[in-house]
Amino acid sequence: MVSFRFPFSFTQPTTTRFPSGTFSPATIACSVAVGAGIAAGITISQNPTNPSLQTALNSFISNFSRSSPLWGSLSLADGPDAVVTESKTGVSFPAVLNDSQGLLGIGLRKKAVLGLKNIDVYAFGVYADDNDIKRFISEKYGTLSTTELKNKDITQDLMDSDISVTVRLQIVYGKLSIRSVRNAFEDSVGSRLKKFGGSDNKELLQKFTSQFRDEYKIPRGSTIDLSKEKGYVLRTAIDGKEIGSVESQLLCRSILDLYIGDDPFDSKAKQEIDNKLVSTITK
Ligand code: DAO
Ligand code: DAO
Repeated sequence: MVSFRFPFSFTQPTTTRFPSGTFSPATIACSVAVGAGIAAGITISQNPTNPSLQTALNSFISNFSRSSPLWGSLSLADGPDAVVTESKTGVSFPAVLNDSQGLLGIGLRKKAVLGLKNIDVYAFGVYADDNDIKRFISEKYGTLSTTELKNKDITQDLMDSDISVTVRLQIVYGKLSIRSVRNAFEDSVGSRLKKFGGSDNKELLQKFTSQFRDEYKIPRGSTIDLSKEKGYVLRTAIDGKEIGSVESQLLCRSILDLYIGDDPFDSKAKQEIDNKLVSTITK
């Protein structure tokens, strides 16, 4: 990985938070790259006259695409322990999950209670394997220019594909009961099952929610992984312990739609994921 150093200092924006002990020169270099990156965008991907500059640029792009300004915070230097922190809640997500799935974006699930205030329920991160994405896109589109690819709805393609995707939820709200999870789920996922499946699909919903036993506890700090695996299997794990799996393309599609569909929980996160997908396949 090429690292960029800048011969000037700057003031750390007060809204950016870093996990303790992660503030390093590499982090600073990365922050500067974010600013430069906005201006440069991902359009600087063609420079046939200078291949080494091309490589450096690509590295540069991939460096800051991981730390886009929409993200709450930057990771520490690249490496297996790199994390990205959601700025409002301070929750951190590993940059890489299960050795191969890269973080595409993070966001926040809020919920209005009694039509009054919004509570932050959980922070989420969406992960997929770069190589899977590249392979799938090249099979589907062959070679397209960056501009052409930008006009495709890659996120939509990802939702429909059989590519493994993991959505990690990290619970922020301290008083979550299994009952309220079930209710919220029936609303959010239920409406998608209806939209994509054309009927209530009560049985499917039931099959999924019956995995949530009343005795489970999901206090603040719990991690829930919703993993779509090959063959449209949706596997659920709480704090790393599997609680069940359901095979259903409709259910997988409906769950992903909450985060990267047309009416997502966090539209900034969805935007970030769209951008990250384009940069993944064009680098
Ligand atoms: O305590 O009445 C309350 C508010 C509960 C809000 C529950 C939102 C649940 C969202 C789903 C969480 C999935 C892990
Ligand atoms: O946020 O509305 C929502 C739905 C999120 C999907 C929740 C899946 C929760 C699985 C938790 C099991 C807890 C026992």
